Amino acid sequence: MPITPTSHIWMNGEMVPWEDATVHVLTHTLHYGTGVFEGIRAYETDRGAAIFRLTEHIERLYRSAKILNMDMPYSVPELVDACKQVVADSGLPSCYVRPIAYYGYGEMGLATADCKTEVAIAAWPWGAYLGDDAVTKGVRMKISSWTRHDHNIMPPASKTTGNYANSTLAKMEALRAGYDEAIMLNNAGLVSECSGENLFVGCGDVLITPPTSSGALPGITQDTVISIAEDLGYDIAVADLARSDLYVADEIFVCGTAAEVSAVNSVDDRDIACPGPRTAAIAEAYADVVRGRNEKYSSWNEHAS
Ligand code: PPE
Repeated sequence: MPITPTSHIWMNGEMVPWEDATVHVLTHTLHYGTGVFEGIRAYETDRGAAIFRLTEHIERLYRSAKILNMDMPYSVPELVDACKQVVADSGLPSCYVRPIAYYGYGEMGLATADCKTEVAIAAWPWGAYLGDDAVTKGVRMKISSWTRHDHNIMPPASKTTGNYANSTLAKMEALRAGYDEAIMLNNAGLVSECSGENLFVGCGDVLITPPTSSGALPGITQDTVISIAEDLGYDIAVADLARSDLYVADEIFVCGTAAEVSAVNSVDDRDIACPGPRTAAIAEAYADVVRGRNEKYSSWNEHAS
């Protein structure tokens, strides 16, 4: 998806003009995938732009860095403030926010002990990640031939830049085969997540989502959906799913910051009822929560100014 530039990018404590926010070709992370990043959305609310669960996203960035043994040169409140500054500076009522921590120019080789961590934060407008019809018409899913990272290969709980080569393989395979998105199984053959979203299966009054131990990212949208779904009276099970559970599900949806709540209309060409009633109710409730229209969750709307 093309990027529409905004005016500045926060780089190591400075607001740098968009076109000057560049790195050297010998940047360590460019060679070895040794960065960690976040994807966050700011939404238009009655009180101006609010960044959804910003502090929790930045806290996850720190957990991702800890898994990589990466020292962070700023505190959580400093990066929270920096994200707010970037969103306010963009002048956009709603946007996508991308903080990234990476090893810059100066060291080469796999040992990172002497590498300095650099941090950048950009914001730009980003539309519907899985297409404008994702909520109503749903997306066509394919089980990937690519396996999700194993915990002892690339820890999937860390949003490490290098992990996303695995997601890109799966996504491109699905797109080239005429599908919209890939579902990834783990080494045990159980459902993990999608190339860029977590997954929920609706079965009777129960909604089932695979646990972090399946190789799924601990999703902030997944956590939001669990709270909303409980409010709507659904039972939640965080549990393993087999591939065949997907084929016979009453309904399926995927969720993530970028994808929000998107319905699934088929898996490997087996039709799934779409949009199912649970998906429609949860997507509507999610749209309200992120836009500050649900008092119960107003602390999740972190205002940019
Ligand atoms: N799993 C993966 C692999 C993943 O990348 C995401 C976010 C999620 C689950 C959902 O996590 P959360 O956003 O906390 O609910 N994927 C990001 C898009 C990746 C991309 O750059 O493309 C996102 O949604 O921002």
